[in-house]
Amino acid sequence: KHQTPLLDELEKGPWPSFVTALKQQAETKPECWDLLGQLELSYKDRITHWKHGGIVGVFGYGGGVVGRYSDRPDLFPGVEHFHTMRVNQPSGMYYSTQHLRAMMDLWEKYGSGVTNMHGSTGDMILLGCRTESLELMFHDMTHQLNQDLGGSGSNLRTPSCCLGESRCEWACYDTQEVCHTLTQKYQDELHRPAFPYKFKFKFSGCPNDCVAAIARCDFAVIGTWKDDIRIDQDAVKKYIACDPAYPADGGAHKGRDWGKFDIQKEVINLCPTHCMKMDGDKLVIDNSECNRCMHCINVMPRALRPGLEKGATISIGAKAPILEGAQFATLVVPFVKVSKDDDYETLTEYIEKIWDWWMEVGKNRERVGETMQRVGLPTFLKVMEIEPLPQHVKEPRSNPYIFWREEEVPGGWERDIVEFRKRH
Ligand code: SRM
Ligand code: SF4
Repeated sequence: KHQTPLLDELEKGPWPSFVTALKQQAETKPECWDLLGQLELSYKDRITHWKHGGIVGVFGYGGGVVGRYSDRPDLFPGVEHFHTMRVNQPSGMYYSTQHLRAMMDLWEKYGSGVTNMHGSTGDMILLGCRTESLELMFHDMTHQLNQDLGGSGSNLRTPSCCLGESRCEWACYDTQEVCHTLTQKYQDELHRPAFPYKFKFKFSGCPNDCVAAIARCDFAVIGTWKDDIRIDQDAVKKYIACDPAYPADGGAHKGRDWGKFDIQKEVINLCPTHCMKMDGDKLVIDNSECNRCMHCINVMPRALRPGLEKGATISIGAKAPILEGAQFATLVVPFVKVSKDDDYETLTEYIEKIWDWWMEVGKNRERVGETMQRVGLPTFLKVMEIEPLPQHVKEPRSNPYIFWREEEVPGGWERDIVEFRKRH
């Protein structure tokens, strides 16, 4: 046991405390005392006592384990090695309790028993394993539980998805199926680091983007639709009449006082493209202006639904702040069909085109979004063999920057914009 007066302060608040949890765990896993002792020393010294780096892993894999060694093993022998194992979560993170128990039994046997469920890429994070136990844990979890390691280092990171069609009516494609299929397909890229830096996929079933793909991954596949939002006008009337069976927001915000539901205030005025209005008691949407923000659908889920021609948008290059600063993904492909029938070839063609190019021109530790930024969007679009589109323009309604010659425009300067909209 170590004296931990600074950490003990963290047990005093009204919230569950990781310090209390680690003390409990230390009853059966004494290395947790050394974990607490080392953290206490770090608080005192105001510097981490984990050594930087240290490559460690399992045979045949170049990722999935993050090396952690104490720089004071003399004081804290229990955390001399304290490696992290990243365990690839099943798509949508569904487990049976039996499976979870079996995983935890293995982790108690070979590791510290400490977990982080789930890590923000989505893996099950197992914290605290000695080097000599890594191979044993890996063997048992793969052979007995059919569970693999995820990614770390300059490879494809563990792909993640929202629970999609398994529970959510908004899903425009089967996120779990895509995530699972591509995880299997790209085993080599996942386990053997060959890229300039990390590369992440995330799959969201609709523009609500519950896995925050747009902000957190290099290749974001976000469900969308091409045709019109489906409207049930009777249901619209019931929302307006505040029928208790039709709670705004789908009742998601229980206890929120909506007062009298005001469709003008809560929905129409908040539409970012101003494409909705009431025509008498009918809700009318100019779908050619809709940018699929999902707000109206989220607020009136029984009246509005995504259209029927469903697929996904591909946006590329989001990342956190290291090197060139944090950035959102850039929309590159406005609409693709996502279909198991062609083995998701529409997606994999784009993915492999990016990898081939990025492995050639990307600098060491340069995320693909930074490579795109360095070469510029026009060059990147050429690499992807994609024609520039209005959707590539940041503010196409107020600041278009693609200039076309008259002969490149169907119908020349005489074309009728209304006709154009009808056709598209
Ligand atoms: Fe991360 C580096 C932990 C998700 C952006 N991240 C690290 C290192 C390796 C830094 C280090 O050596 O201490 C951490 C390893 C800790 C360890 O001992 O295991 C680390 N990152 C984590 C985890 C464990 C935090 C968590 O508790 O959830 C997450 C992985 C869990 C999992 O596999 O499920 C984790 N990291 C993320 C995410 C979120 C995501 O994937 O959705 C991001 C932002 C998205 C992105 O990729 O940009 C993220 N981690 C980074 C960065 C900045 C990369 C950049 O290009 O800006 C670094 C720094 C680096 O790579 O050098 C980094
Ligand atoms: Fe449902 Fe869309 Fe969220 Fe996926 S991203 S869970 S489809 S709301």
